[in-house]
Amino acid sequence: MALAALIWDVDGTLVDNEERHRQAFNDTFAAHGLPWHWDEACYAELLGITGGRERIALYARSYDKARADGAGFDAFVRRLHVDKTRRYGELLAAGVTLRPGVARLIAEARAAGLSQAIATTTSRVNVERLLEQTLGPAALETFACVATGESVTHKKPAPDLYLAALDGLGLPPTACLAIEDTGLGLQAARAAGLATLITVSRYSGEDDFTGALAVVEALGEPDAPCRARAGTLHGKPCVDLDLMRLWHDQSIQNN
Ligand code: XBP
Repeated sequence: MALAALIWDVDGTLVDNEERHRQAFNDTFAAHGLPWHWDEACYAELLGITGGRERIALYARSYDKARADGAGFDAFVRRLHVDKTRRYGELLAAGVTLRPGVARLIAEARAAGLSQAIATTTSRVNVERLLEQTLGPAALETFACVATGESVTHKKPAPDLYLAALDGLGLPPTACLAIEDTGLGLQAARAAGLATLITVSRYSGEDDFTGALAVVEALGEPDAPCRARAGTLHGKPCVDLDLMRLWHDQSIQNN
């Protein structure tokens, strides 16, 4: 079956933006008078939990048990996360740039008539703001399906988000490729039966990418070649649709 769709992760894949998320979390904690501050090392560890609300709850249960055991804690975490999402939106509005090659590959796929979808743990409003900010007001129309953290019970590394994207596309996993940046995202996509390209991001360099089609440092551009950490670019300077089709065909032959 020919490649018919690309399914994109968002955070770390479309944009390398976990530092914005981390700043939004820390600004929220400070605004609520909480003695919590997530430095880079702490955040790298907390990224082992997908979902901002779950991340806050886990951190509190681990490091501020008295507060976590208090009455109304779950509602408090929900309020914190709503505030964090608002602050994250303000940081996006201040300026955000897609990673190299992302806009080009999205446009190539669209011009070639492929379907595209999104499978992300983050909130829908974050996706809408990000796409509008980077690809323009009509950007959301590029994606036949946008599966977000609110629409599933189990977040990554569970396959739910990718299964929802496949359902929205009306395609089998053998007709699609996923693009991710983390080991947890790779696990989620593979569990849904998807061959997956990894573009490493700021916090995912040490992740386990076993089973990925290839691991590249970025999609790259024709005049800004990318580097493969695993797999082969077949002599190409950057990841383009032809290379995605080649990897897809090889994954079908290998299975
Ligand atoms: C990355 C995540 C998200 C973000 C924070 O999502 O795990 O939780 O870190 O965003 P993905 P929220 O890689 O699947 O795009 O606070 O909205 O969860």
